[in-house]
Amino acid sequence: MKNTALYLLLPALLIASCGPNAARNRLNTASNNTTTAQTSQQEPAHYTYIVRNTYPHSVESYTQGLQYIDGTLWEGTGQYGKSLLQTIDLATGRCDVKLQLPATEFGEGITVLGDRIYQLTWTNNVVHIYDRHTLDKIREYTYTGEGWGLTSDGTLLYMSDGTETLRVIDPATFRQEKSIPVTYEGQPVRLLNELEWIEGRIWANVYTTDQIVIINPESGRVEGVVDLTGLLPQEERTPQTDVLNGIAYDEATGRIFVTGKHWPKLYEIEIVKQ
Ligand SMILES: [Ca+2]
Repeated sequence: MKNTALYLLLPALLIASCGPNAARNRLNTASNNTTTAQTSQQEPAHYTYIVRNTYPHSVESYTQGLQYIDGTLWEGTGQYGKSLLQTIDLATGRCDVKLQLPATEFGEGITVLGDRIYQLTWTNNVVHIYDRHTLDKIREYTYTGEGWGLTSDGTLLYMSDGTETLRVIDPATFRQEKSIPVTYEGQPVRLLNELEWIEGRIWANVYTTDQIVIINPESGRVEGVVDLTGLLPQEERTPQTDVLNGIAYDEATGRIFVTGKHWPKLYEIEIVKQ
């Protein structure tokens, strides 16, 4: 449903850099002399994954936002007439729908911060803010451009909009405080999608790929790339199955959850450096 003009740029960039030969070459180079080793430390790390747990996920959910906080897994979904804010029972995958957006709106990223829940919309230029406990609508703000992903470091909001630039947002006013241009080895990384703040870094799904980039929020530099190719097995896929999207972090236990749009499974993963 999103524009397709730029889709192929990043996959090509990352795939070209992610192959085992590329990784091996960097490792060899790094061990050969000090100067190169210092340079290599600034190159992105590459990760594969181990599945720690597998949970059911509703194939009805076009996942746009995912967050685990205080023992509750929240999900925001998209598509016109089907855009929801809901909680998910991890064990059963059962969804408890809390709110539905108007049929004219396409839901996008969500984040829970303090007593508030924020829910972006794709091209409606509006963010909805709800009371976390009563789910009453507190207010809304408008913004320019598209809304894609949303996360928080506990103080500020970080928003993606489909470009290579993340917006840093004041949660009280939804005013943009600054922007973070995101680069992978100096090249812009476009189509940043669902976001998650994990231990001082921003993890971002890259739309249409099986890759998550780990971004330094100060520099915008991609410090790591997690390749989740093969996470959802072929036999679990149907014509309805859509892209990897959705990262949630359980700060209390360090668990990392990922899923995708219309995926039947949600995974707890551990990343492994290649
Ligand atoms: Ca998230």
